[in-house]
Amino acid sequence: MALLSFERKYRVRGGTLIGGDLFDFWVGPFYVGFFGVTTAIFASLGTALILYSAAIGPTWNPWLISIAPPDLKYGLGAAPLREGGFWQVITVCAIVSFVSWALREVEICRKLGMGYHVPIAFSFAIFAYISLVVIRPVLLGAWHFGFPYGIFSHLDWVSNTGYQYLHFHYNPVHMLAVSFFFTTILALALHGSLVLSAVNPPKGEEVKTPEYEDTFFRDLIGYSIGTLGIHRLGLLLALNAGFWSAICIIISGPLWTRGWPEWWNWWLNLPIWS
Ligand code: 07D
Ligand code: 07D
Ligand code: U10
Repeated sequence: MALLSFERKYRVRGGTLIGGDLFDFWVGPFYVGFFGVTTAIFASLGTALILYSAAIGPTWNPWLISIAPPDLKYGLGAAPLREGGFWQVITVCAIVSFVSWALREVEICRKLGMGYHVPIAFSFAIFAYISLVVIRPVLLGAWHFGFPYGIFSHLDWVSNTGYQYLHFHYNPVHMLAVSFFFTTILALALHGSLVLSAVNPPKGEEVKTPEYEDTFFRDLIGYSIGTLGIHRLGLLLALNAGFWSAICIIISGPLWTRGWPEWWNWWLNLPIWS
């Protein structure tokens, strides 16, 4: 079925979580829904506040614009707008629009009768963001510990926070997250190249069936995970990358305050050495 006639068939009412039929329509290619409206409102408001903060700030250089979280003295309270309050309101707008975006994905899945895999996956990214700007700051007792909203300034934050623990690479959960990121990339490269090698042959040659793909890896490493299995694995790897990233930063401070290299002293202190 061509995409245009498919769209006519599935663009029917129903499946919404909130709002009934009220927002159950499309604008051009975009499904709107209740959560499309909340996304549009909060994303616009957040962007407008970023622009306003930039306007009262010292620079329009896009790399240098930065909206900082409040000073330590404001703890977990509300700060005046120009002293971190904007960062707080922008953070609320960001969280509401990310969560709305995920719920809009849920409504689209329901309309199409599909699984909720995409919104579940996106929720791991949202969790990573919330771990940086809500969970860790709350555990440390001040909004100050969130990262600033700016292109270079957020890199400075990552570097400074890393060196605060002497050598962030020694954080064992950071190791786990990094390894999952690397493995995700390996898996995607293997999958993309394998599929193209089978289904996109030069002109005049036949498209190969999945048996060829299975056989390639059986010949190479003795085992094929299969055409459905590789997608399960890809999702599992990617979600673990995001999940352990969130954990690695949540434990830095709330659970471990010294340099991460020191954490490895448990190894030297094992009774087997004495
Ligand atoms: C390709 C999908 C498209 C998305 C894009 C990002 C904005 C920001 C806003 C000026 C893969 C759109 C960008 C809306 C403009 C203002 C106020 C996704 C794709 C193209 N980072 N980070 C980038 C964000 C954090 C880190 C680039 C966001 C943490 C490092 C872009 C968040 C830490 C490096 C960006 C976030 C961290 C980057 C490219 C939120 C740990 C780089 C992103 C909301 C996770 C790289 C100059 C990309 C770079 C980079 C956006 C959080 C570390 C500006 C929106 C605090 C080390 N980050 N980041 O391709 O070139 O993502 O930086 O959490 O080296 Mg970052
Ligand atoms: C948070 C993004 C969420 C995004 C959302 C959507 C929009 C809309 C609109 C495009 C999590 C936003 C959407 C805005 C855009 C349109 C239209 C993703 C998020 C919800 N590190 N490190 C990580 C590596 C070092 C340090 C994670 C590698 C140094 C700190 C990952 C190296 C020191 C933190 C990682 C390395 C250090 C991290 C990041 C190598 C610095 C974190 C990925 C090779 C001196 C952060 C939760 C991530 C973290 C983090 C990788 C080096 C410090 C595992 C490969 C040694 C302080 N590092 N790192 O989390 O865990 O994505 O964040 O050297 O806070 Mg690290
Ligand atoms: C995959 C796959 C597969 C495919 C695929 C894909 C994964 C099986 C079948 C998909 C992959 C690709 C296409 C590859 C490329 C993708 C990436 C590299 C990922 C990164 C993507 C991007 C960088 C693109 C990002 C683009 C975005 C997010 C679109 C931007 C959209 C908008 C700005 C509109 C958003 C829509 C909303 C909010 C809802 C509807 C709203 C509107 C239409 C706006 C109008 C609003 C209203 C009518 C509501 C009222 C609003 C009000 C009142 C607000 C007003 C408020 C004010 C303050 C003004 O596996 O193989 O192939 O293809």
